[in-house]
Amino acid sequence: MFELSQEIIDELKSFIENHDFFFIAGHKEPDGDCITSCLGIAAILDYFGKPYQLLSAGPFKRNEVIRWQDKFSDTMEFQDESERKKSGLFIADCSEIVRIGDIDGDLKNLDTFVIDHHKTSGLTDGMKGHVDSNAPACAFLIQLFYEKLIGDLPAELAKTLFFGICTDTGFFRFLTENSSEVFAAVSRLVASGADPRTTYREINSGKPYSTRKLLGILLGKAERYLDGRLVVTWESLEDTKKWGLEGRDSDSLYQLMLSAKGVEAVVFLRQDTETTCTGGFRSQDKIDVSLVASKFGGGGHKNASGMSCNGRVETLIPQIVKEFARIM
Ligand SMILES: [Mn+2]
Repeated sequence: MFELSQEIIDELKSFIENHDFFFIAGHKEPDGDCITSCLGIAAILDYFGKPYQLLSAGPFKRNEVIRWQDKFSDTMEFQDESERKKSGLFIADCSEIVRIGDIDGDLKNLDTFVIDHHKTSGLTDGMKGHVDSNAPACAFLIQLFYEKLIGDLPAELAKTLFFGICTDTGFFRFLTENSSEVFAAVSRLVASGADPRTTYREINSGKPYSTRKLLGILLGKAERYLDGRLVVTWESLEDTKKWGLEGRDSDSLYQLMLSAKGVEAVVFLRQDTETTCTGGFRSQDKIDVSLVASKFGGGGHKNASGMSCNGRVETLIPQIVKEFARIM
């Protein structure tokens, strides 16, 4: 199912051979999968003895990626026109140039190779690459490329890509019954030196104490609607000032709420300024929260969406509940 064709392997190989220098970039607000995928491409280029620069618009907000921040820059190395012609751009975990974010320099019009797993309209503007929306992580695709192109992974790279696969799959929780190929690939990573226990600790520890206190406040404020199927909670400006300055652990909040009996969707609203709010929406299988998010100018995926809009939390909550009542 995920088997890479000889054609795409040859295409990647000639892309590497035909350029003297490479830029490697993922999406802005990078996560573990994005960063480790970029590092995986860097390892492939190391093998071929090709120089490169790792780019990221940042910010490195997520706890899980901070350790790698120093390897990335948001400013492209200067090149003149003739050098640019011989340079290639790798894009990982991202299919659109705009999602890369603000990089100081011109990424456009470079010969480009994309490796991604997001749902997309496909590769545009003559971009080369491989996009497989069934792949659970971009790092998984990078592993397959490395193995086909070069062979067994060295221990350090195995650990890195394992980390990426673990973050995007929620430590394998999001994988379904069709995942035997993924587990087979992960087994090879563990054989090469990846350590699940250490990786779990690296991903899930070191969160600021303030995020635990904020979580307590948000759990305390949660209210149930629509016969207990919808849970809404919110963060005020005062909450942010007191406990939210080092960020928040929204993932844990959603996970705790969605694991309660009868709860099918969760809304988390934050009063950003006196007049604006940000909202996050999560659901179990069948509720499509993107429908609600789009009513407030947002969007996203069926089970995970977000929005930013004008308004006060206390007036937005009844409006949001009303929209949920239409679809639940
Ligand atoms: Mn990803």
